[in-house]
Amino acid sequence: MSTTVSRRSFLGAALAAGALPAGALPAGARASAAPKRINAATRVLEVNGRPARVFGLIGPDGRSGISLAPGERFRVELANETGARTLVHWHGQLPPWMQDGFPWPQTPPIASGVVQPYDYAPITGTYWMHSHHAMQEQSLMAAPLIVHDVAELREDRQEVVLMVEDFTFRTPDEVLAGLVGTTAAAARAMAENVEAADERKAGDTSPPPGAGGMVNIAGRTMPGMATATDSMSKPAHMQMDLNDIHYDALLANDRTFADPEIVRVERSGRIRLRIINGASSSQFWIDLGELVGQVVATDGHAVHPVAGSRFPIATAQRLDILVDLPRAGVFPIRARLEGSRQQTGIVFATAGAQIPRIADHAQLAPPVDNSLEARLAATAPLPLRPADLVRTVALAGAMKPYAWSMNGEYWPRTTPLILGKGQRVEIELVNHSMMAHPIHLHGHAFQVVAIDGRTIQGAVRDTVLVPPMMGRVRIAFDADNPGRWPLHCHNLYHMATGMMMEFRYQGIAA
Ligand SMILES: [Cu+2]
Repeated sequence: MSTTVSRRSFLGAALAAGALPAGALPAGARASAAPKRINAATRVLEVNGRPARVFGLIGPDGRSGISLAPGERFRVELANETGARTLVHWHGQLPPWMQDGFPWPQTPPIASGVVQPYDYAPITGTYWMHSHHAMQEQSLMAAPLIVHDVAELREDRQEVVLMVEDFTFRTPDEVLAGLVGTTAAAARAMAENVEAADERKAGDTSPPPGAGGMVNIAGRTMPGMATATDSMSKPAHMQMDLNDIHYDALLANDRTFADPEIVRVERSGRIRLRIINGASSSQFWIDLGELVGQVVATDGHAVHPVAGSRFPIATAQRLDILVDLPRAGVFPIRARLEGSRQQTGIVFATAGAQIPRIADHAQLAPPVDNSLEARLAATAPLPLRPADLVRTVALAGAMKPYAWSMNGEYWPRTTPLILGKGQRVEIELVNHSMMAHPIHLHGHAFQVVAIDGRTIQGAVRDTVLVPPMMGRVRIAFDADNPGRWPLHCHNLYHMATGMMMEFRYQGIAA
């Protein structure tokens, strides 16, 4: 692997910021600190012995992304050195909407060569950043965004960040074109159509241009695909659809098991593993092997610990897992693609341990599900109160034609849901399709309050999996961040073909 930025410096084994002094400066004292620079740039990454031109988001110190000290503001200058337009979203953070990095008409993508400043109070935990312009996320424009808090630093644990991504040598335009059954140029226009948010005509339920009328995707087999109506009855022969796209590789901190990152750990070491599913359309089982971990945070928000060795992680979600090593040795941390034998990961190794070769294929992994979600409980749940606004959002779509919708509408021709500041909002997400959808709301942390009609006091998070075939998840949040906010599927190809809508506050102009 030869990168323009050295591999070792790019995401390193343990972020140096994990060793920040516990007596970090209070917020006020840091207000005048110089902004941190993030360079959005291109780089060459070697995957399976073959070079690929990809993007990167390179922070101070040449590492991917950034990490902030307790109390430090998110004071960042994003320098666009890509040679193209871009816009970066701070996933899961709660900035004012104009700093969220979504391409609204008021906040368009930034031109190449431009430096864009950001300054807001971040929330602590494991977050990430990724391009929200066109299909750049699939070309690896994604990176960790870690915000430390004082209590974590006092834990005295080695911090290890593991970001998993899916990789293809095809361009994202070619991938989308293959799914939709159109040309790469038409697919590119379709992806950029995401930014035509001011052109919507509410109530127009025709599929987006490019998807409409396409019924033939040569060479694809689609087991058990059905219409939303068919899926209601869930006949036994039907199967959910798992992966739209065959990927050439799965990356863990930019590397594969052919040449994995080896994280040096102490014998009986104590580790906080921050896992980020930064894939564009893939979901994984995190497999700790013989280790037992404790999930202590989901999407950056603390939960009561849940012990285990295998945990599902939907696209765009994060898991903080505490691991105490039982002895010296070698401990692979695997991310296994659902419905596949493909896997990637990193390796914990104590000094002097021999690193065995780890295959990039293993036994078939089952579909990810909400088995973990159902066991999670936030340590700081929303205060109990009745909802002021309750809405159902129906998720639908299929492989043929390849188009995905919310409430029967296709972005950007969708009807906004208008929120009033101060409202408690509950959204029932109902999946009429044969594929699971990781649904992400910008600008708010929501609590999972029911799964398939069963009430829980679940996790607080920003992305939740809605399982296929009439899977239902109810989320609740307080409308406390006025602006324009997208709710969308975090499968990049589902979003690009329509699965997105807007939550807009009263008094905010379109
Ligand atoms: Cu989806």
